[in-house]
Amino acid sequence: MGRNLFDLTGRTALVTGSSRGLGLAIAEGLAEAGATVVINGSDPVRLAETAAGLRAQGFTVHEAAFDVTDEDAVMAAFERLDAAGIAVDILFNNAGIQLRGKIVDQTAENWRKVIETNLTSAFLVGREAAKRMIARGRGGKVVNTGSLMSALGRATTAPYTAAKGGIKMLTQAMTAEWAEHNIQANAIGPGYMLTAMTQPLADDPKFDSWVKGRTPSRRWGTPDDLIGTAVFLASSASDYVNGQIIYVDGGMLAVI
Ligand code: GCO
Repeated sequence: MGRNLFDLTGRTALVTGSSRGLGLAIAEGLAEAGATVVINGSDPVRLAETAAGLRAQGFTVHEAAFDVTDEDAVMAAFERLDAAGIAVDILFNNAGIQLRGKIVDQTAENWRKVIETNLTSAFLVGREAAKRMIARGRGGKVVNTGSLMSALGRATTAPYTAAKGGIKMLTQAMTAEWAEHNIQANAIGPGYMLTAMTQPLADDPKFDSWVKGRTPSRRWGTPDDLIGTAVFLASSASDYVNGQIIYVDGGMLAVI
């Protein structure tokens, strides 16, 4: 039988921020491709409910409830995974929040919360995962969730835009140091996807109409639209792809 470059059987994937939304869709897609998934969120109750739903589909799931912005919590979580014999081969740094508001009205607290959740977490979790991947000598995959805002700015999204721009460049910095260890670091840039984060935008008829007009596909994306790209970047099919951001945006960034 021919090779299946997209088969993730025997690999373990940690997806941060995966109790719902894009992260859950990614975790489900990786599990469908054969991976054991470690799901993460800050709320252990919600995480357990999500895990039960995935297990009901026959997937192998571990729960790792920890705050991705807290260095001690991240390090303790990886020590727990080590103790349980769970080796993370694939890391999706997906955790993210959005706090909209004009720069002149933004608080320093909101700025820090967004930067820490959307960008610093990728450094903290990526560092712990890569230490172990390098030590094991089996290579690995790191995929960071970027955004249209890794390339363009939109009024009222400055902290998010700064963080997602940082994600693009952190991905390239990871490549500079980790590619020689056969760790491929890349990013996915979702367009306007219908999730809890964007629902308030979709509920605004003017914004909804703008997204559909500005997007060549003439529709909002869905979390499931990310799965193919996620499996590609998690699999052997992307072993020579490094430092790239793949926009899954219905063509929005390709046109004016
Ligand atoms: C916004 C949205 C966007 C989307 C997405 C686009 O306020 O414009 O929150 O930032 O969430 O990131 O890629």
